Order: sequence, then C-alpha cells, then structure tokens
Amino acid sequence: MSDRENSSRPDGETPDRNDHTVSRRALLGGAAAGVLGAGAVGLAGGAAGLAGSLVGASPASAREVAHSTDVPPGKLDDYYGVWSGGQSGELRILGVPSMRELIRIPVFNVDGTIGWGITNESKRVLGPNAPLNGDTHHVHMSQTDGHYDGRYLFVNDKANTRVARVRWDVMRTDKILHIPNAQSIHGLRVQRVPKTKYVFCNGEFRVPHPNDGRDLNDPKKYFTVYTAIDAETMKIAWQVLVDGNLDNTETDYTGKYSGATCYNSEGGVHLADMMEAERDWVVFFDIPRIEAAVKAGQYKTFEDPDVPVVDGRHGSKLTLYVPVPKNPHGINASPDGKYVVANGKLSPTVTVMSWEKVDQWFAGKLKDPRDVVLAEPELGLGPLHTTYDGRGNAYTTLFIDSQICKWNLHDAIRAGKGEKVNYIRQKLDVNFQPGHNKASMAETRDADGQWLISLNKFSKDRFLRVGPLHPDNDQLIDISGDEMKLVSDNPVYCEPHDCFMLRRDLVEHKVKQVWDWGDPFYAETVAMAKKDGIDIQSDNKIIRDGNKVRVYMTSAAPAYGLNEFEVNKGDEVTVVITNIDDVEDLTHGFCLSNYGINMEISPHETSSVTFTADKAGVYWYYCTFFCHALHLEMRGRMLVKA
Ligand code: CUK
Ligand code: CUA
Ligand code: CA
Repeated sequence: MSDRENSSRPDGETPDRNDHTVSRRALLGGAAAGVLGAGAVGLAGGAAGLAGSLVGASPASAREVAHSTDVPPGKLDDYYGVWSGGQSGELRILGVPSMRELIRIPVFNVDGTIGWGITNESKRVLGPNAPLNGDTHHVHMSQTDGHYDGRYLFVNDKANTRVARVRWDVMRTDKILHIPNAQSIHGLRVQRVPKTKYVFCNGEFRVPHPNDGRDLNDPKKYFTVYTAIDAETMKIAWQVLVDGNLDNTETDYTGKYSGATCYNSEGGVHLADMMEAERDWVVFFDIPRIEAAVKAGQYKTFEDPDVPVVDGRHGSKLTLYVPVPKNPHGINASPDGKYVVANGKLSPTVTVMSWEKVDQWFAGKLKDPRDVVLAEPELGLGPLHTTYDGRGNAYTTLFIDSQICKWNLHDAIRAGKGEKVNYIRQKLDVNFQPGHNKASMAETRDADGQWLISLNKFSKDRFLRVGPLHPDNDQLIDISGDEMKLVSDNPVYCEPHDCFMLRRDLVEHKVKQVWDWGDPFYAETVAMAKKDGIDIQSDNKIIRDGNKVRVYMTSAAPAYGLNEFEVNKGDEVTVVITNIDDVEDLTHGFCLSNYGINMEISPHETSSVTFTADKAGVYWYYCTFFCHALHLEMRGRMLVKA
C-alpha cells in the first residue's frame, strides 16, 4: 500500500492532534502499538506539566518529574520556549527543559526552507520593497486577563522599524507594520488586561521628523515616539511624543498604565553625552487619558496623516517622568501586579516602583515623581533585566559581573524604608555576560518559578571552536528550590535577546497540525484561482492571460498534478500549488531549478510564486521535502519556448 492510499481517510476529515490513526508517526510505526505509544506520550507529558505547576506544595517525586531535563526519545517537553532570533530576523520555538529547537518562524528574514520572501503569500505580509533583514529582540504572546491566551506572538524589528504579528495556531507571520515618526523599534510589550488590545513599542533613536534631510545636525529638533498598535487590526492607534529616548517598555496588570525606560535623557548623539546625567528616567503612560486626548482631537500628525500623536513631554498630564539612575535598561513588572523594576545598567542598583503609587501620582495625590519609588537595592555591576518566580523573589542579570542575582522583593522594600535586612539571596555565575533572563511563566499571573533562562551574550570557550563568530550561550537554571542550580549550556545562533517559556498544556491544543482549507493566510490566492474558474483542491490547469500564465496544480505524494507545463520566454508565470495530502506532517516542496525558487506546501496549504520565464529551455521542478519513497521522482518540467 502506498503512503497516498494510507493517507485517505474514509470520512474525508482533517486529521487532528489526538487522532493518531492517520499520523505519520503511526504510519511509520506501522502498528497499533505505535499509535498507543504516541497517545501515552501525550498523557505522560500532560502529567508532568501538571506536576510542574504544583511543585511548591508537592512531594519530591513530583519535583523530580518536573525537574528532569532529560526528555527521552518520544517524550515531549513541558514548556514551549519562544525565542527571538536577533540578527537572524526570525523567531524560534524550543522545547523546555530539553532546549531542543523545534521550529523556526521566519519574520523579517528570507527563509529558503519555506520560501519566506519568495512566495506571493509571504510577500503580501512583508509588503512591497521589504528590507531583507531584521533584528528581533522582544517577543511576547497576547494575553487575556494576565494569562497567555495562545492567539498571537508580537515581535519588534529594531533594524527596520517594524512590528510583526505571528499566528500561534500555524506559527506563521501574518502582519508586518512599519512604524512612522520613529526610527528603530526596540522595546515591545503587550497590554495584559483585560486582554491584549494594544501592543506597545518604543522608537529608540531620535531623528528629525519628517526625516527628509532637514535638521540633519540639529539634535535639539530630533524626537521619538511611543506607539500603541491595535493588536487585532495591526494598525497604529496612537503615538505619544516623549522627551529623551525610549529603550524597553512594560505594562501593568490593570490595563491602565505602561512605562518605558530612557537612557538618553540628555538627547546626546555621542556616547559620552548619553552618559552625562546621573539619572535618566522611566516614563509612565496613562492609557485612558491618552485615549481621551486622541478622542478629543488633542493631537498632531507628522509623517502619516492617519496617525495621531499626542504630546507627552514634561508637563503633560498624560505622562509621568520618574528620575532613576543611570542609563536604565530593562523594565519588568512583578507577576503579583504590584511592582515594576527598572534596571540601572550603569548603576549597580535597580529601582523598585509601585504601580499603585503611579496611579496615585496621576490622581494628583503625590507631588514628587520619586514618590512612586519604594526602594533602590544595590545588586551588582551592570543590572540589565529582572524576572520573577511568583514566590516573591526577583532574578536580575548582572552583565558586568556575569551573574544572576536572586533577591527578595519584600526585603528590598523593607531595606528601602531603612531597615537593616539582607535582601540578596544568592548570586550564581553564568557563562558569560547575561542580557535578558526569564523565568517560566514570569510575565503572567501564572509565574511558576520552575525554570530560569539566562541569555548569555558570550560563550567564549564553552563549546567547540567554530571560527571567530561564537554562538551565544543560553543557560538553563533550575529555580524550583531555594537555590538556583545551573542545569545546561545551550549554544544558539546569534543573537536571541529575549525569550519566554509557557506551559505546553495551556496552548498546545491551539496549534494546528494541518492547514484549514482556505485559511486567511492564502485566501487571496484562492480568490485568484476562483476567478480563473479553478478548484484548487482538484484542478490541474494552465490559464493564459496575455503574457501572464497561471499554472495551477495539486501535489500528492509522490506526484504533482502536472508533469509539465509550457510557457513562452518572457512570460510572467505564477505557479500555484495545493497540497491535497491529508496526512499530518506530509509536506511537499516546489523548487524550480536555476530560477532561485523554492517553497514549502504543507497539508491543505496553497502556496504560490510569481517569476518571469526569462530563460528558454527545459527546467525541472522538484519536490524538496522527503515525502515518499519515490520523492526523488516527484518532479516535472517547465518547457520555456525561445
Ligand atoms: S535588549 Cu538586548 S539584552 Cu534589546 Cu531587551 Cu536587553
Ligand atoms: Cu513531495 Cu517530496
Ligand atoms: Ca543617560
């Protein structure tokens, strides 16, 4: 029996995650035992996930289940890890605690595996003349009432001033937005409560606006803005003109406030200028007041006439500027919803602030902006980012000291009131120079204090030599007990800045294994086919429309619906392929030799590519995903007449 015969389901339904009767794993196993085995794996993984969330109150046995990093063959990880990809411009999905990389999601980059930047579907998302690189730092999942909701991921592009949305269900980028009135989008966060209505992002560099050659060397006229993007429409809701610059951003657990660090309150354009002041600041934004100001028409527009920009500079009722030392970097809210910590970078301190006091300040009950500060504990050299275990402890990366400092929030606040109390719990050496760190579930109400990742910028001699460019070292640390324990070194391709870990049982059921027919991602292609009278699930036809040729075909292992098609030299050719295999994991590819084209077509997906047939001759197209014993024979000819 061929794979193809095996793959057809009598009821014609799309196979799902729990239906292993048609899963490839079961097919390859070839026996009922394989099917049962796969089911049992799922169950065992679920139990481990549960045990993980109960560890605080559980006996040692549960703890061992949660804290073994050993994930044997066939077993699944308890957590998804979502990693930004830095200069690669992509996102990566890992399993934690194994730290196995599962998939990469191209976002701002060109990706030859799935044809990102090559297919028409991806080009629609990227937009015309899209830059071919990106620099992803901050990736966050949409939330509902402070819990991960498995709808979207959002990520910044520092390189080309963009923000992207990625659908969690298919792990595919579906929107990319360029941000006007800003240069270099750095910090990015989601509104947590009542749900992610806005995605906030920071323009880091100050430049003239419009940036068209005017005021080139007049930095006093440079400025930047804070941006709120509507998470559903991916259109800009509003922007806030600020003093200084914007580095990282954070949101509270009421939905009312957000804040951002500024390291360049000086408005400097040279390194020394940006380090002049002993204190820069954190700027807080009153979201309802900003919405009201926009509604009342109290705004200007700059580069984009549709984007309202309210004035949030010093003296505005929309913002609060809290002086903090010195060139602060990360800003991190505690999962109990009470505190927010700015990390001092050039100061050995972090600044602990109270969201409640921020609220009081906006209500006019506090006079001095510094009244929102509860404590300024000294932790060590180069504090960059802080994360939390949900048990009252904070973990701060010390870039210069190459350490993670574990400290207790309440004790630090007591010390801030003048009590003699040691708030530092432990310092753990990491290898080397950590930027972000992140504890499991720490950016939600469900912080579970199980695992901590330290994203180290330098790996030095920890791995085999691979030339002058070294991998980063993302270290996994067990924080479930009283002491942090370093568990594993994990080399990664440069340079994930940030990541988060979320429990598999919360979101795995939202991930599709097979595309829905007519999915919005490729709906425009289906609409084009319909206009041509094509049923993408069955038709194999060539439509000629002047010198435009549209070639529609299906793919089902081990054959394309068309063995050949003929065009004239100079024709604009669009090849549209629909994968009609019903088997989970049975992906095909379409690579056109010597034409620089490859694309992926997963089950029930339609992918298309447009190119000019500018070379006469015979050009073989072939399948690039090993789909069948006769995969190498899965090919056909494009005949280009001179
Ligand atoms: S930033 Cu890179 S270590 Cu872009 Cu969040 Cu701090
Ligand atoms: Cu289809 Cu290989
Ligand atoms: Ca500064």
